[in-house]
Amino acid sequence: MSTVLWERKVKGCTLTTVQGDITLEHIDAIVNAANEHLHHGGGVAAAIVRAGGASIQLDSADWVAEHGRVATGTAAITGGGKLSAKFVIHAVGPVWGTGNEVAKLTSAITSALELAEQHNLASISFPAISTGIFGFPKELCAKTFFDTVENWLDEHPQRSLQTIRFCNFDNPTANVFEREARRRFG
Ligand code: AR6
Repeated sequence: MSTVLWERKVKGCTLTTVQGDITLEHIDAIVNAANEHLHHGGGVAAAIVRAGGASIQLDSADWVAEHGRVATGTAAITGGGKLSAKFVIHAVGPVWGTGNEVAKLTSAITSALELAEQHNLASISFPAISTGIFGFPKELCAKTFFDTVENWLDEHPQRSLQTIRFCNFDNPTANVFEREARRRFG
């Protein structure tokens, strides 16, 4: 069960904040909050592999074997295994305390949006990258997400993406995204 907390069309794209399990999203791609090695050991990453099956971890290992690690601030794409989502986009956010965290998170979000666009996807769902095990403050994360998405929409008036969702399992995180969305867009 997921609950829509807020929804609005912004710059021609439907933005939605959701409380729910991202692995259950009916969407073209979900974003994973990954590490550089795509070792999906904890947090939302482990939940995605549990729900989507071992092929997601195997595809991830193949990706790293072929291309090397996924640098912080970039993203990689694999299939969605048994998930309803066709793809998983593995975005690597910063560990809080390593410096330039906002720039690194901005870059990770932008990389995920670009990969979705390259695959001609219409919809994508993001968790609050870096706000769990990586320790990024939730309010600053929500602000960075909406800043980045607004700028990206401005820069891409012609685009395949029609829907961008912000889906978080825990109420505190989902509520922070809802509050930030209402503050900006009403
Ligand atoms: N659906 C939606 N949101 C979720 C779910 C879920 N099923 N599970 C967790 N969240 P985290 P990070 C939210 O720790 O901080 C892993 O080990 C959660 O409440 O998953 O970027 C990776 O392999 C939190 O707000 O990601 C990396 O090593 C948000 O997702 C490392 O953790 C992100 O929390 C990445 O850490």
